[in-house]
Amino acid sequence: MKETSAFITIIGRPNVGKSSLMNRILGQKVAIVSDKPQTTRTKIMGIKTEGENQLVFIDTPGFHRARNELDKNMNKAVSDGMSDVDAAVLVVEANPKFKFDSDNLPPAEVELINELKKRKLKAVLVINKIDLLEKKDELLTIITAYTKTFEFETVIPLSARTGDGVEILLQELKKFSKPSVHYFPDDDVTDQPEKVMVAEMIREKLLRTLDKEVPHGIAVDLERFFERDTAQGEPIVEVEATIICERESHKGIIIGKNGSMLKRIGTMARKEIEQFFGIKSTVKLWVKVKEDWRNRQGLIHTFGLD
Ligand SMILES: Nc1nc2c(ncn2[C@@H]2O[C@H](COP(=O)(O)OP(=O)(O)OP(=O)(O)O)[C@@H](O)[C@H]2O)c(=O)[nH]1
Ligand SMILES: [Mg+2]
Repeated sequence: MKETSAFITIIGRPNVGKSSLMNRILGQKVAIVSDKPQTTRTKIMGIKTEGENQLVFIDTPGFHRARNELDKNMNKAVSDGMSDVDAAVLVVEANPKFKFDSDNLPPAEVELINELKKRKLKAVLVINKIDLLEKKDELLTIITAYTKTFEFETVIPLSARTGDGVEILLQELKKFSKPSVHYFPDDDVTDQPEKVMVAEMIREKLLRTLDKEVPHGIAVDLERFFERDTAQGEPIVEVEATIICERESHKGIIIGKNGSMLKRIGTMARKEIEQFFGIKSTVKLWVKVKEDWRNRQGLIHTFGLD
């Protein structure tokens, strides 16, 4: 048998479950997930190799109206993610609170659909979070609203949370494969360096713990990340990171009373890092204010977000 592969981009509004879906497909956590919109900030590759077939997924930031330079970079990552791929997966959510109507789809989705048309890109519509639907006949309304606006190759209702329907999606996506060498080693699951994954694990804990506008203005700058042996000869991974925020008041919130919040975040991050590397870890965190960093390309670049 000959090797086959396909590049598939995952696009959609913020918070619809794109990263959850990619993680579920890969069977492991590669992209961080939170209930806050704009969790993903850059393109993240996820690689799934099964026998002769390799699917390369590109998880993208949620497409949204840009309010600052970082947002513009994030939206650019979405359009970059739509270049040179074999197909797109447009993820939407079966939110029971929405009234689905083809004349009234969220503007970001309309824009993405227009982009698919412009690029003549084949696309699959994924209706995620079907576990939230009480009446399954609501699905029909949702499907009609979207299929009126674009000729999707297929429509797959699924739940990234429960895994329901994900295998059906995978079988559909394999159909986009063409004879080609594998672009990545067969046992790779992502293109992200470990250092980036560790910084992202810390950011995820911040997103999950903090509220309101604080999490959006955060970046994590990993300053030290190395493995060493303790005096007892045990391997340990040491992590030191600076949490960047936009205001003095945010800094206070992140640190918390007597440092309690920072401690909690550090502990949560340490547990995940230990699980990921399978060895003990220490995590030291500092907090620094960089006013308006999301409008400063130099800083955006420093934090690896361009
Ligand atoms: N009920 C339910 N919740 C889900 C499902 N999939 C994802 N979620 C939740 O939806 C929220 C957003 O998930 P993400 O995977 O971070 O969404 P995203 O589209 O990658 O978001 P951005 O990176 O911000 O664009 C999280 O709280 C997930 O746990 C699902 O199938 N069912
Ligand atoms: Mg995401």
